[in-house]
Amino acid sequence: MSDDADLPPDSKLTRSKQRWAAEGKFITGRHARPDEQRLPPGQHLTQDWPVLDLGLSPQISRERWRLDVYGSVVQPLFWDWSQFMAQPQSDFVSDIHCVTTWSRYDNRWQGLATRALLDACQPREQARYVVLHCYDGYTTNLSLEDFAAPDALIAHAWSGAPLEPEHGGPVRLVVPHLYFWKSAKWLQAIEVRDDDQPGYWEVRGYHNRGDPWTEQRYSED
Ligand SMILES: Nc1nc2c(c(=O)[nH]1)N[C@H]1C(S)=C(S)[C@@H](COP(=O)(O)O)O[C@H]1N2
Ligand SMILES: [Mo]
Repeated sequence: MSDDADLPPDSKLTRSKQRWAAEGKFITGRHARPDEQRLPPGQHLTQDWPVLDLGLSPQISRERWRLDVYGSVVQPLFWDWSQFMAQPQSDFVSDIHCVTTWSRYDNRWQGLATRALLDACQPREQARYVVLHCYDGYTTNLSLEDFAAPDALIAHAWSGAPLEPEHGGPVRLVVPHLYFWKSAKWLQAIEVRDDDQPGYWEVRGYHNRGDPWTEQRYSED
């Protein structure tokens, strides 16, 4: 797993990152977990990769694709494909855990680390959440610290090949330490917010956070 390792120390620390570091955030479920504890409770392993979505499967060409980053940020971003691909690239390997109980190990993703995106857009001091907006109308919400997990990225490739349209290509979010409904396919926009705004499944009974290790599948109320 490569991270910001080849950047000079402190060159890209934003105020937000310093604040999160001071608060001891960025702790995900992945670190040094022994093999027999790798599968979260209530999950089973699959070798294949099921497709799950609203069924609309929008066909977005790279020419037409845009990524907008806006809201509570100092520097809004409006990228086309070549601007997005010119950003620093990360290569992360992570496990998928879907709330429908399948898990898939060792997925190799390539793209822009969410931390690098936050370096570029600079969330305002009071920013706490993001809402992901997708080309099929899907939305999902994350706290800024979950979005900024060290192995989270905005991915354009899987297993070394362009991400298939059925799995969210051209570009999807991957947040490995939460259930996979948080990993927005066909990503169109990232809205940074001071307040939380539950997304498509979160207003339909799914848990607001979705931690697989504590089985945050459905909301209590
Ligand atoms: N845009 C969009 N993203 C989405 C969804 C969706 O319906 N639309 N479904 C979510 C759900 S419920 C899951 S489990 C995963 C499935 O991703 P996969 O089809 O690549 O396995 O995508 C998530 N991201
Ligand atoms: Mo899902």
